[in-house]
Amino acid sequence: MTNDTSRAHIGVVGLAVMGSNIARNFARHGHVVAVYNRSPEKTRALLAEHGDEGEFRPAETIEEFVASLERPRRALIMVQAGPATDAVIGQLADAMEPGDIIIDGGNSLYTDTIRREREIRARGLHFVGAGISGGEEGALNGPAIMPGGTAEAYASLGPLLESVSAHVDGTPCCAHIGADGAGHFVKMVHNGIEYADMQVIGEAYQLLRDAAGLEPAEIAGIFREWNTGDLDSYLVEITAEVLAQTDAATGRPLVDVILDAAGQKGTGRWTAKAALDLGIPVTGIGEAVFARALSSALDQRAAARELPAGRLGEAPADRDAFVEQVRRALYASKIVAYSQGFDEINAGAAEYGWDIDRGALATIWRGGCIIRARFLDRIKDAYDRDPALPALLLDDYFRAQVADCLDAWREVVVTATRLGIPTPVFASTLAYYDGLRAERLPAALIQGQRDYFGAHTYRRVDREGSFHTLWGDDRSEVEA
Ligand code: NBP
Repeated sequence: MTNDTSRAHIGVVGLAVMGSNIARNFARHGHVVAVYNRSPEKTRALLAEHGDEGEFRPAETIEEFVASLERPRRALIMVQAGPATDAVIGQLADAMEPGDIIIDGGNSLYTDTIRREREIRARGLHFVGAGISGGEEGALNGPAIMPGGTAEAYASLGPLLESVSAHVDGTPCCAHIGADGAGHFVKMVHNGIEYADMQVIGEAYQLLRDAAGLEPAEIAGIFREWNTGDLDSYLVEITAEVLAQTDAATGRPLVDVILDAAGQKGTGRWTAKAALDLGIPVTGIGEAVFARALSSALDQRAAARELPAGRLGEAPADRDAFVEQVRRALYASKIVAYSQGFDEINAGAAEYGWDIDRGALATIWRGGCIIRARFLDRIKDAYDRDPALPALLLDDYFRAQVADCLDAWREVVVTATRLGIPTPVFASTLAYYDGLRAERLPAALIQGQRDYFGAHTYRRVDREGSFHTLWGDDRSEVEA
């Protein structure tokens, strides 16, 4: 990889959990790694605990760090997103020379990445915003990596990143995504999809618990079985593990002693906000973000506990049949949520001029990251069949899969509604699906209302042009 054996192939700035693990990953793959952290204790601790895992070049100043790198220098920043990242970029850019590459591997907002890339490019350096997924375990043993930036920077950096990424069937879970913020954008949508995927699993769990009356250990067995079929995925696998866990202190299922208030660090919310700005209905992701917010509104929930439920229906009579219906509902709403996520990626690519290969993206997500699943092979196949596929739902395979689940999906949403069990993603993705395939939507009425109160005009189904009805006058129609 290099002719210069004395200098480091790559450097990592920021040696908290993610940075130190990825530095170890590089070292374990035979790369010489320069390491630097603002507080030197972390650098020393890394060397003391893991210095024998490969060749590290520790530095205690940023200048020493930069000087230890071979050219073009490659410095991967793994510090807190936001101002800390800006501070480190500034320090590196001051110490580096034209042609060198600064990589931000943190969870940065893609618009920050677009700005930083522009600023750094103006200084003759390359800036690569790289989404890294898989948490601390992935960073150590093989994450999914989604680098943006120029093709030129990727040519120098790609082989290094690919070597430490996860691999599935021999293919690295790392590929160049597109210019400037493309990598962080798709990583953001990945996290949004992760929110939706976790929420549909949660909704299935609650239905099996509250509608079918099953215990967590039994539901763990069901998820284990589901993990052998279409739903085979890391998230379903760990769901079974969590549900099977008993709390040592109380002897109760662990899931029953965990406070039911879901946290979020922000990437799901960013995905929903970006979708609103782009005008893309990611209802599955949006409802998943809102569901976490609702769960965390503990005071409000406590105050609302006595709100009436109305007359509730009966639990499903055939439990085994209901379990299978829930599996199908979960699968169908998952397909819709992914389809919506890919719509957002299409829209982002169109807005920012990124040429994103969606099939390659599905390939990257097969390993290393939280949403890794057999399912992603099917998405890859769909984009192989038609690289310009207008929506994942329109692919023949997914169309057939949803059709196969549709009756069960409707039944489950009805049952949940009758029993007062909230299923925001099951229900909203079904409403989206029905909206998408509807011949007529009430949007015509909304256009009429908008024209009435604000003279916003409307288009007609039978003629070109914009029209306005003179509502306050003789109600005749004029061409606007
Ligand atoms: P943290 O996000 O907790 O950040 C801690 C690191 O940032 C330390 O090395 C700290 O140095 C450094 N830092 C801060 Br804070 N302010 C700094 C400044 N002004 N100048 C220089 N360094 C500064 O670390 P993490 O959890 O390892 O995550 C690193 C990045 O990876 C983040 O952007 C995160 O969002 C992203 N990420 C995390 C995960 C995950 O599962 N944790 C997954 C994927 C991506 P110090 O030691 O001197 O305080």
